[in-house]
Amino acid sequence: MFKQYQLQYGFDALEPHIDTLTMETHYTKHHAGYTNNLNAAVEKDEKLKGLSIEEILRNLDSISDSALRTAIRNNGGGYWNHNLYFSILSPNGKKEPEGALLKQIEQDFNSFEEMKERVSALAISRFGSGWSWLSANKDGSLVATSTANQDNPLMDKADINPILGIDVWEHAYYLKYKNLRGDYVKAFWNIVDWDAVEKLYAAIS
Ligand code: MN3
Repeated sequence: MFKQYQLQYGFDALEPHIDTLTMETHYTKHHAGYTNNLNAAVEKDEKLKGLSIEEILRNLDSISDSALRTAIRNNGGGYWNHNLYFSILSPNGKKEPEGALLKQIEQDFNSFEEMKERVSALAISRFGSGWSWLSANKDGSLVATSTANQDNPLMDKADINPILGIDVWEHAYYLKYKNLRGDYVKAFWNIVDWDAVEKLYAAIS
C-alpha cells in the first residue's frame, strides 16, 4: 500500500508563492487521487506486490497488460512526482544549495542562476502538462530535462534520480497565476528547500 507523502507544513504555508486553495486541492484531490488509483492498479498484478514505486516505474515494460501499464505509468508517476514536489518545498527552507551539490551545479551549469534558468526554460516551454526536472546520474553529474504528463526520468533511464521537479500541470498554478506559467515558475524557486534537495543528492551520489 503506497502512502501519500505527509506534508510538513500547512496548506497556507507557501503563500504568496503558491496559494492555499491550490495547495489544498493539489494535495487532497490530485495527489490523493494518483495514490488511490496506483494502489488499486497494483492490486491487479501479483508481480507488482512488494515492489518499491521506483522499481515499478523503472520497469514499466514488464507489465504485460497495456491498459494496466498505462494506469501505473500515469498514477504511479503522479504518486512519485508529487511526493518529490511536496517534499522539496518549504516556507522556511535553505535558500541556496551549498557543498557538493553547489559544486556540481557550477560544474554542469556554470552557476546556480544558470541552472535555475535552464530548468525554468524547460518548465515554461513544456507544451501542455508535464514536469521539469533536475536529476542526478549515478556518477553525481546533473542534468536538466522535462517530461510530458506524469512521466519522469525514472521511466527513461536506469540509474538516474530526479532531485527537484517543477509541476507545470495547470492544476499546480492556474487558480492564482492563470495563463502566466512563467510567473509561477519564478515563484517556485522562492520556496525550494535546498536542504531537502541536498539530502536527496547525497543519498544517490
Ligand atoms: Mn500536480
